[in-house]
Amino acid sequence: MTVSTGLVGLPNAGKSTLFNALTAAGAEVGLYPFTTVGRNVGTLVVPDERLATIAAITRPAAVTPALLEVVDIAGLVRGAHRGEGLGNQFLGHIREVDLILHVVRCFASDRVAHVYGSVDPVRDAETLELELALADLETVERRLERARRRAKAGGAGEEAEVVALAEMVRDWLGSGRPARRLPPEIRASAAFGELFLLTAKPQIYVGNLSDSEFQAAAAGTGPGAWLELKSHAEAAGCPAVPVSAAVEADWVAMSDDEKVLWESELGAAIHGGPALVRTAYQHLDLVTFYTVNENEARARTVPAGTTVAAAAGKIHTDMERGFIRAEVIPFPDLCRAGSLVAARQKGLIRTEGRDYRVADGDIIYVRFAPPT
Ligand SMILES: Nc1nc2c(ncn2[C@@H]2O[C@H](COP(=O)(O)OP(=O)(O)OP(=O)(O)O)[C@@H](O)[C@H]2O)c(=O)[nH]1
Ligand SMILES: [Mg+2]
Repeated sequence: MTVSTGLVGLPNAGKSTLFNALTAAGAEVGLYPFTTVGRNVGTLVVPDERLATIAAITRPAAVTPALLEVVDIAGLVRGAHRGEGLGNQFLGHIREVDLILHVVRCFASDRVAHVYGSVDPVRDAETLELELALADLETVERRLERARRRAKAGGAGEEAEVVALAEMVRDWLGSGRPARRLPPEIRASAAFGELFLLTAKPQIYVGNLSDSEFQAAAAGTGPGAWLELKSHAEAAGCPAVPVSAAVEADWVAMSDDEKVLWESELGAAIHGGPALVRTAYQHLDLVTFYTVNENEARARTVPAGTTVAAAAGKIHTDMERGFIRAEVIPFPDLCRAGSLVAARQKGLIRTEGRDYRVADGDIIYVRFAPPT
């Protein structure tokens, strides 16, 4: 399963700089707003220390990490929902992602223009949120009109329900609240899902800070602009993660020796990328499990609560259909045993049936009968 995340924000927030650092995809970065006109799609290798340890223990021929898709979307400005700036075609790009990474500029720079003339993260965040909410309102109004027309034409029952739901959602959005804060029973309904609302998507705020400000933010001591963004995020019920796109870019350009030197100088908070990925996994309630054989050790991502049979089905449909049992060992147990053979001898490998729910860090071997 590949999860898709979208970098969304005002022009010159640093989206493409961050995208390049996270994915090494080489998108164009510019001093002026609207450098990105379409979108850039890349993949990020999910940092995973457990996978490295598993590979060291089991020595497979290849090691395959989990991947996260990252989409770098053109900057939005006031009026985007009406087609201002680069227009609302880009709203469509946001619609396709599983998670919005809302990049907000916190860094000051005389060199880099700001579309509204000054650095003000909360104003910028609210500007973008308003555009997404207005785009959603239009979507809901259109759906409402269609439902009413159909109801009049005799479609009765079902359409009346859609009308009631759409009116409720319209009033909710109209009062300035994003759709993601609607009660869970509304968000779970099929009619709501079919609206594909932008403000219903999970969101993480990504504050883009200068190098020194990032260090302060990671230590929890400031700067003011970041702390304001953080409170804004808290009030919105979304996590906020500090990064410095410039530092991320430096980090990927470094040799391994330079990285080691940096790590010894700066300690844990060297750069924000790994924490951003961790937060994305937590916020989307994803777990990572591992499959290991002599050819490959591989990290795989599934939503928390996925059964082992369904997880096996994502590896290969035959594995779900012909599922017999799964052999499972949690990561810490493998580390303690030192090898799979020792783990088996010590009875640390459990046998689980198809309804077992995969836990984060499980190493799983699926026994299945290929269909004849
Ligand atoms: N000082 C500093 N400059 C940055 C940082 N991040 C990005 N920039 C600069 O800001 C400018 C805009 O960065 P981009 O990454 O192109 O911004 P964007 O959000 O993709 O902009 P659009 O594509 O126009 O929407 C570039 O000149 C970057 O070098 C940062 O953390 N610190
Ligand atoms: Mg860009």
